[in-house]
Amino acid sequence: IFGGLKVSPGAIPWQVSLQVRPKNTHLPYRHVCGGVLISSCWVLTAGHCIIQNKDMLVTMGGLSLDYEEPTEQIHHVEEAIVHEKFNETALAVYNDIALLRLNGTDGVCATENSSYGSNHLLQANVLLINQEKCVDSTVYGKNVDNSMFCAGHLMGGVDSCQGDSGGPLTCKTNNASVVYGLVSWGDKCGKANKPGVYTRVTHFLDWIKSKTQGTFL
Ligand code: 4AZ
Repeated sequence: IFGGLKVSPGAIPWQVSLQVRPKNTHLPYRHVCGGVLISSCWVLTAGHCIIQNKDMLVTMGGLSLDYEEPTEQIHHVEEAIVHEKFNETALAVYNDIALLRLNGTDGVCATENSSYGSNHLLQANVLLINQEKCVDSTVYGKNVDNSMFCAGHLMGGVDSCQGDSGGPLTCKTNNASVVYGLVSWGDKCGKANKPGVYTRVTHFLDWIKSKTQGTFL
């Protein structure tokens, strides 16, 4: 996060850290991406966060990557489903979405918890940017399509950044936070006229429903 603020304990319990290590090693897991818990056993993240042939786990309920907190939950990933049309080019990332199915029994994986302590997890307030502005040649031009949207501040200074990929952009509606975007890509971080580009989650609702049907409690 560029120009953000520390998250208060328990304020964003759906935030996950996606962590990987080389397969069948005892090397430590390291954070590669964010993600968002959308039901007990399903996490939504960016497609480019899925690295093949790595052991993968998700942690949630903590605020720091430096130490394990008592409120933290760690879950193994049973399956990673990357969008069939995921495509990363030098200029943009298309269909940048993936679902992680957590390990559990009878549809119970992650359980609600509240976090305490303090540290490190950051949040930033960003503004949705008009799609016409986002596709303007002074911003991202044709590299942005309607499965993406821009958010941030055109003046620069407040933005998502590397390590945030796959994490949620939420909008508050009647006190509920609704996942609207997943951190996907951008031209560096916090630059004027280069806002963050987010996967437009509403564009993928049918895909999410088709992949999670019957198991989305
Ligand atoms: C990245 O490298 C990245 N400012 C993520 C988000 C943004 C830029 C880069 C958006 O993962």
